[in-house]
Amino acid sequence: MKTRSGRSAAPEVVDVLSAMEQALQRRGRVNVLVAGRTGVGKSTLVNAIFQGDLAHTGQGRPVTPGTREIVKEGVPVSIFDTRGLELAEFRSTLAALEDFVRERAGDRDPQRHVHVAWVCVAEDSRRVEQAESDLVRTLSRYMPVLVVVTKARSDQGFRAEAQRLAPEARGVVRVRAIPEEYDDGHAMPPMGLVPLVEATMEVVPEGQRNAFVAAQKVDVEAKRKRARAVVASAATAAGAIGATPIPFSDAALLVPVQVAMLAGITAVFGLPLSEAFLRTLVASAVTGTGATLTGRAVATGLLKLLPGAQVAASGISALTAATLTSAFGEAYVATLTHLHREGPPPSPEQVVDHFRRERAMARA
Ligand SMILES: Nc1nc2c(ncn2[C@@H]2O[C@H](COP(=O)(O)OP(=O)(O)OP(=O)(O)O)[C@@H](O)[C@H]2O)c(=O)[nH]1
Ligand SMILES: [Mg+2]
Repeated sequence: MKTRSGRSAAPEVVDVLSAMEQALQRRGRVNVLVAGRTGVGKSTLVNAIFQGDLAHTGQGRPVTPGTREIVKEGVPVSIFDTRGLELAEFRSTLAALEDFVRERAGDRDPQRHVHVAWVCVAEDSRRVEQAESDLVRTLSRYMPVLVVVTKARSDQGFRAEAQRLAPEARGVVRVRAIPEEYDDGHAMPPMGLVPLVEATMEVVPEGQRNAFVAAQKVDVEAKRKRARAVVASAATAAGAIGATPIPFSDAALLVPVQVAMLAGITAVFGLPLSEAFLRTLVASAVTGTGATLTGRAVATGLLKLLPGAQVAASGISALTAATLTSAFGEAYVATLTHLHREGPPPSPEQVVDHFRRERAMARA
């Protein structure tokens, strides 16, 4: 049925699957090159920063003689793990690597570019060799480069020295990826992981930032910040719908905005976004009783109980549509933030369960 303006009134269904696909597509992927001598701690660093135990997920696919690509289903990052810097063949390793990143940089699809490089140097080596300086200089022609000082114990001026010897680097970050144990038995906790995420977020292209926050697991605040931006733009879209003078179609138009918002927030947090999860999430938000929805789509009858839809039916203002959408989104962000701060990334079941209880309390 069409209204006078031609806008569709109350479509029967909301397509959860396409909301999810669009959220994943909008999030995209990020490509991170991690280079350094054997044993500096590249794999340990990758596992400390990213979800999914990435560096232990097999050998990866060789892309040049010194570099392999490591990926894992559901984690929107590709790691390019580069070794061979200490070998006699360093020049040819570097040349092959440069050919590879140059070719990627020239790709018309920005998702194929290598978006950032971490060149790792161990702090205890106390040296930045010519090879590493050359590597930083070469890579920085194609992407922002950060020098990562690994296995950090005590700086003693090495950080400044690294920046001096690799002036093209956009920054030098000291990290300790795993606890450092001393002979006398005391241990120093990991450090520098959140600063490395923050420094990386500053230098990667805007189009890759949501993928990067989603893939990493150490900086929950960064996830929360990006997710709140998703809420803000959904609220703006809802406000625009509320501002149009066709009260009856509002409900139908607000529901997809809110479903897209839930999908977008979930994607930015980096939770596995399956259609079943999203559908259960929407249903739990709606009913509070955990009704399961079947089929590819969600009936709007059920979705009438979404906050936006409730007011829409009673005549809605732009402000109300925006405010309610925003409150709903913020509640979901708060749930995810809380669960991520408590421990390892929560399962979809834990998320649905927690969100359902919170919503029930809010209604009571
Ligand atoms: N104490 C301490 N040890 C670390 C740290 N990071 C890595 N290591 C140790 O250093 C060793 C080498 O680490 P890897 O992560 O395998 O090094 P890699 O750079 O991936 O080495 P290749 O894969 O051979 O190129 C392992 O025994 C790690 O446990 C750290 O921050 N502190
Ligand atoms: Mg390794």
